[in-house]
Amino acid sequence: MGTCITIETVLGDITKLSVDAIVNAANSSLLGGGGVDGAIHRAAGPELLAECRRIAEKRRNVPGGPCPAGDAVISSAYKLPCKKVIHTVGPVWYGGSRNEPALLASCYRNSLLLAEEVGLHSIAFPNISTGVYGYPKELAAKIAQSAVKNTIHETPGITRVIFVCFDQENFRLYNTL
Ligand code: AR6
Repeated sequence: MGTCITIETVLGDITKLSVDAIVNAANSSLLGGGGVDGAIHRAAGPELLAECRRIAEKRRNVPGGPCPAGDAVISSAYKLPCKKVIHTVGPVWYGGSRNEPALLASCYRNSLLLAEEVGLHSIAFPNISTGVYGYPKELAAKIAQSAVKNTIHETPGITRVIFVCFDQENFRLYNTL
């Protein structure tokens, strides 16, 4: 029996989605920032930052941490309509020679594995690294799609994946690649 999975692309604000988990494009401090990270913290309320501080404190000895690029951690969602927030850290784009593609793929893969581990079924991703971190959108979209396709065989509990695009360019790319 095969597992049925739907992969969707939507244009909009990830903080509005009532899915099991939304993914945050965080930074390695886990203490908030701008972009989607700022929007998620604003919508969740201050308890999210308090929990992220506790997570960061526990992980203070992780090399490149508290959350190095490519890793993912999970928190509650507080005032958000989703159940959980998975915080992952995308790579900063330095031109492609600093392992950026593998690190970006790891963000998608590790977020899916974490969602599976805690029994979640639906997960929404923003376009990780394509804002402040400067990853070229087309390259990032291809990696996001292939990383999800290559991981879902290992996550039978995940039945719905949503790529949430905030800008028209990413929305067009996800619909044409
Ligand atoms: N819903 C969905 N997508 C959004 C939203 C939203 N509400 N707001 C922005 N985006 P960015 P990064 C899109 O810069 O490049 C933060 O300061 C945005 O249009 O949020 O991974 C962190 O703390 C873009 O396509 O994340 C880090 O320091 C995508 O989300 C740093 O930025 C990612 O853009 C991470 O940079």
